[in-house]
Amino acid sequence: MGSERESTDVVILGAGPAGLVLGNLLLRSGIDCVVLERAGEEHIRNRARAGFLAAHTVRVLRRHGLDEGLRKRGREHGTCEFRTEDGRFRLDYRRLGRGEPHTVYPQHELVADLLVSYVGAGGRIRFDTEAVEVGGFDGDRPWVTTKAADGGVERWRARYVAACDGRHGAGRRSLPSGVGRRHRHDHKVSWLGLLAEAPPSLDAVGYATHPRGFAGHMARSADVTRYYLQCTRGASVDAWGEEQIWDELELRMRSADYGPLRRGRILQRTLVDLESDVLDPLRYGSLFLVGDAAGLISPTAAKGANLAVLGAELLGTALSDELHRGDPGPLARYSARCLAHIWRAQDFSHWMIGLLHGSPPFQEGMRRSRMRALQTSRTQQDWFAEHYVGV
Ligand code: RFL
Repeated sequence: MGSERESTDVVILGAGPAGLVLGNLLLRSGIDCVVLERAGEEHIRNRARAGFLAAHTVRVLRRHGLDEGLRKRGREHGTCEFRTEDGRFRLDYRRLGRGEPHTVYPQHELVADLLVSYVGAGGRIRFDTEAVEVGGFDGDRPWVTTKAADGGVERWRARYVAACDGRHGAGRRSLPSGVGRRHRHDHKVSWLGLLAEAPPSLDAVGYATHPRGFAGHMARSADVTRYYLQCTRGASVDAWGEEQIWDELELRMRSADYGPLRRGRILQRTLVDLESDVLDPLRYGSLFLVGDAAGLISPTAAKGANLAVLGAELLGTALSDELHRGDPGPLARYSARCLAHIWRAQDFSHWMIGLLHGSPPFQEGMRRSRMRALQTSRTQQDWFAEHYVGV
């Protein structure tokens, strides 16, 4: 065993939205913590992923004074446009359901803001430090062993460990077999996720269904747009040239009828298999799982980063109740409360997958029926808006 680190109240694994929101909350309530992150600082500051923040996420960030960048550079967004074989229609979801908009703010900018705020408040973080194993969590002195980029091995001790290190992180990996249940579902759909150096082509989120597959359009900033193209499972990210990608996007988004897309360089390509994966419970003694480590959700309804922030606030508040007020109740309820939100988001995300993809023929019939109900029923539109923006 390598060198022994000083002990702290909470060791947080991972500096994504979950880990950094939690770190900020703990620091603000005077709880000692350290964040251990496998990647380097540059990497996490530039890792482009989500961009649509739910109204609840914005409220959490505001409540804890973590919304400065968001207030300055985030843009409210409240419209989506569906393009189908039957034409196109728009939903002004800001005026439906609970009347709430999304805020468009790239995840890596949020991560950069959270990092500045955490370090500025004296928070400790170690980059290039991979958690290898978590142990002792059935008692009250859990530990984490880490390996640094230079090969150095260390052991960190804490009262609690918060695994915010994603689906393949050390938190999940360290659970003994047979404890907890993993509920997995493969939606059998894959997307090629694209980040284009091009201004948005629509003033709405665009969802297009087409016999060749789904295509999606989501603004990220004035000159960067995310697109998705449904593709075959296992396809190579480099199978298509840039012109071919734009031609395919224009075909599926029916540009001949509704206008061309604003083209630009493709900055990033990612293959995304639409999968769901929920762990139950989310507490194992003094080890807690948060964000993607707790449950992976397909990006169809843009819920992942929002669930990460929600879980981090629930855990941060519960740890504060336990450590400052000696009230173990909220910590005991963390798993059940978090799972209720996760399952609701999974349900809506699953519904959206059915709305946007349709093969074999039975699914195609269901998809069309679902789309028509959304186009014509105000009740359905209110339900959609509430779940689309909510977590
Ligand atoms: P993260 O952001 O993955 O952060 C986990 C961190 O843990 C580190 N790590 C480790 N550190 C130490 N030791 C180890 N052993 C470690 N293993 C991993 C990693 O380097 C990383 O820094 O998880 P977190 O905080 O739970 O946040 C989850 C979100 O990042 C994720 O759910 C979203 O990005 C999902 N998502 C979207 N969510 C939305 O709410 N709205 C969207 O519009 C949206 N679009 C997307 C998305 C995810 C996408 N990908 C990744 C498939 C678009 C895409 C393309």
